Amino acid sequence: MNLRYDKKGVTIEAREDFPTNNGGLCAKGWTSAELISHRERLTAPLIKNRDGEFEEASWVEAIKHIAARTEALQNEFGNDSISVFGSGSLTNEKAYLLGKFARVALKTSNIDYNGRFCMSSAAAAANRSLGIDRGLPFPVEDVRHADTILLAGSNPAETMPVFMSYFRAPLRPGGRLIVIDPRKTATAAQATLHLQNRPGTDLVVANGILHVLIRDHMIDAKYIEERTEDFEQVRSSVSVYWPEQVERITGVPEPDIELAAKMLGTVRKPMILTGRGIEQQSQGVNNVNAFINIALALGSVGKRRAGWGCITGQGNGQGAREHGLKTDQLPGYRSIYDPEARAHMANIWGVEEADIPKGGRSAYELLDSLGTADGPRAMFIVGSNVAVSAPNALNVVKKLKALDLLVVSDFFMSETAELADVILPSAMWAEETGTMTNLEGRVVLRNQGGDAPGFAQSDLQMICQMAAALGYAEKFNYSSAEEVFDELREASRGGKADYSAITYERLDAENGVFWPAPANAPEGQPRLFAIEFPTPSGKAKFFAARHKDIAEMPDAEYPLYLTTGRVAAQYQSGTQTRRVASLNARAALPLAELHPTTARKLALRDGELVKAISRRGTSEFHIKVSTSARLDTVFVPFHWGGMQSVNRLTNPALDPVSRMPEFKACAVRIESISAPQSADRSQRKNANV
Ligand SMILES: Nc1nc2c(c(=O)[nH]1)N[C@H]1C(S)=C(S)[C@@H](COP(=O)(O)OP(=O)(O)OC[C@H]3O[C@@H](n4cnc5c(=O)[nH]c(N)nc54)[C@H](O)[C@@H]3O)O[C@H]1N2
Ligand SMILES: Nc1nc2c(c(=O)[nH]1)N[C@H]1C(S)=C(S)[C@@H](COP(=O)(O)OP(=O)(O)OC[C@H]3O[C@@H](n4cnc5c(=O)[nH]c(N)nc54)[C@H](O)[C@@H]3O)O[C@H]1N2
Ligand SMILES: [Mo]
Repeated sequence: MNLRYDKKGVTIEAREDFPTNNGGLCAKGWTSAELISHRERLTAPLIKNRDGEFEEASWVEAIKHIAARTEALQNEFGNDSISVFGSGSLTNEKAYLLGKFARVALKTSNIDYNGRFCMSSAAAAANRSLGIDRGLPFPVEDVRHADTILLAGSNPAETMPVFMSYFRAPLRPGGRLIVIDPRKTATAAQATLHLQNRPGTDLVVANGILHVLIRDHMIDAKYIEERTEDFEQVRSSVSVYWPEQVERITGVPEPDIELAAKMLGTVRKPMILTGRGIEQQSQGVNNVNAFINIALALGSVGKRRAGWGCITGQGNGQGAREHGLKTDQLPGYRSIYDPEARAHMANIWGVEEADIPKGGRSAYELLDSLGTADGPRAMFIVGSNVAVSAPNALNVVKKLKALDLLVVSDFFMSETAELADVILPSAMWAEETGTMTNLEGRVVLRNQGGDAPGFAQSDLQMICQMAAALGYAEKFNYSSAEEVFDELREASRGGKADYSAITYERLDAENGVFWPAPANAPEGQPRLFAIEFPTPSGKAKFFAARHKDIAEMPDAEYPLYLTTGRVAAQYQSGTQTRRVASLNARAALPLAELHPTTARKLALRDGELVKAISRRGTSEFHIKVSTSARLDTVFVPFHWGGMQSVNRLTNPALDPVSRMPEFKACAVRIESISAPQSADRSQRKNANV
């Protein structure tokens, strides 16, 4: 898109020649320009005084204040006492520089980011099975040509409406769209087949489908033999997932499992796409691997217009997870434990290899440790509103309050910024230059359109000023985002996510460039895996896993499943979209979706205000009675704070591999606010609805 600045403000103009979206944007995109000139933009640094009130300060004062407190804490408690929390909203340049700031200027191992809450399960599954983590290993355009698409745990009709237009092919005669979702979402409503499973049973659905594919000889034996490893373990582990058994555990009718297998197994170009629904679970990595197993067994991975992909979340969800915001990662998608990678980065950064910290805590574990005996005493948050978006949010808020120093960079006053000791006002996307890597692995350049209001400035400048105040001016000396990018290119050279042949000049001229783009193959790779997989053996690996219940199953006291997610008109923790009138008009409050039968049993009416209670907290929502819900499941979107925050309820049980929290399933009960006792009793009686 292009931006036009005039007296009336900023207007967005679509660029129909851009290949990924052909000029299409969702409602949030079209209205995003309103936020640039919004009167609530933060325009000066704010320091909290003794009375708990924010007072405006100059950048020099704010940075001096932060540096003095940081150094005092480092001296008393060591380098790991300072922590950093980054974001998939940040450009590649900012993500890279924030990672460098943590490792070089703060020398802390305690850095992680909100991508841990987003795509970490898909990333881990792809890495261990396919040897690389690029959300879609093919261009979006391929989706248009697939014969059957299986969408597991994703609702693009609300979360990526532009992407929806790529599903036209499966919706035409002969094409098929299968959706696995406990809710009959706007996406499921358009599907050829909707598998409305019990939350947390996706691995069973996947293993059931693979069971039928193997039983009916619909797999590609030659491909399995030539291009994969460990199929035998999977064959034996899925043998017990016969369709009747799958129906019993998941609630998906046996014939539908058979039908799904047939729709995938009898076409030339089957495609499987996964989203947060199956990934944000304590078995999220195994879930994703179970779906990759199907794609491999079908011989589809690496074939044109087929295969497996994960649908990216945040604007730069892909790029930000490649260049060092993850605690165990160095730029270029390298491991922080790999001696060669450490030596490479020590050379680029001009530091001793031994001085680069090792990995620290994952996002939730980091937040949970703040202010505790061996946890950090200070945190820098750049681009995340964890008070609303982290699981078990009441605990997270308590831990943030226990810090000696909380610094938050944002362009609006978020629920997290309110808890800060110092708030730093950031430029918005239109006010700074930088690159993002989109869902198909295409690196794109966004040029600055206008200037930030007041004293707001880019996080790049903020990071450099902070580093300088801590004594690292010469290592954080850049005159432009492009200079940071050029260092990132060198840092990524030879890594999995190799950007070394990508330049700003090319990005401008070529509509972006797909990574990997190493020096010996500078054109970039739109499609991966055509010949081999970037694993040690060159083959893809099957991963066998058995079903495990979610960490907290409903019981007599908390009889309903709670699942969470998004609505079309709000974005993430809502800091931005709750400030846009036209979006608020569409979704002003979180509505708890409940099936009519369940609502009747609990004596609840449509629109009624209720309390939702889990083992971790209580929130208040209005009921939306809807036949799209399962009888045993309530769905609440997570875009609001305070009593309307569903993350007061969610369970921080973590996946053992990805450390992803179980946002998508925990146990709750619902009480009418007017008559809590009676609702409670009737619900217990109906524990098995
Ligand atoms: N409007 C809007 N669009 C967005 C965002 C936003 O906040 N608002 N955020 C962006 C980001 S960061 C992300 S990560 C993406 C997320 O995009 P999606 O993955 O599409 O979003 P969610 O709504 O979190 O979850 C998808 C679906 O998972 C289902 N689900 C819940 N539990 C289960 C389960 O146990 N199994 C299965 N199979 N499905 C389950 C939910 O009912 C939901 O419909 O959206 C991006 N786009
Ligand atoms: N219950 C439940 N919780 C969830 C999820 C779920 O499905 N269910 N999904 C999870 C997922 S997938 C995600 S991605 C997270 C997202 O949740 P968050 O990490 O909280 O993401 P945002 O709400 O986008 O918060 C970004 C904040 O940073 C600011 N910001 C944006 N860009 C920049 C920038 O460039 N610089 C600075 N300084 N600030 C910036 C915004 O104004 C906003 O206040 O939520 C997770 N939480
Ligand atoms: Mo996300």
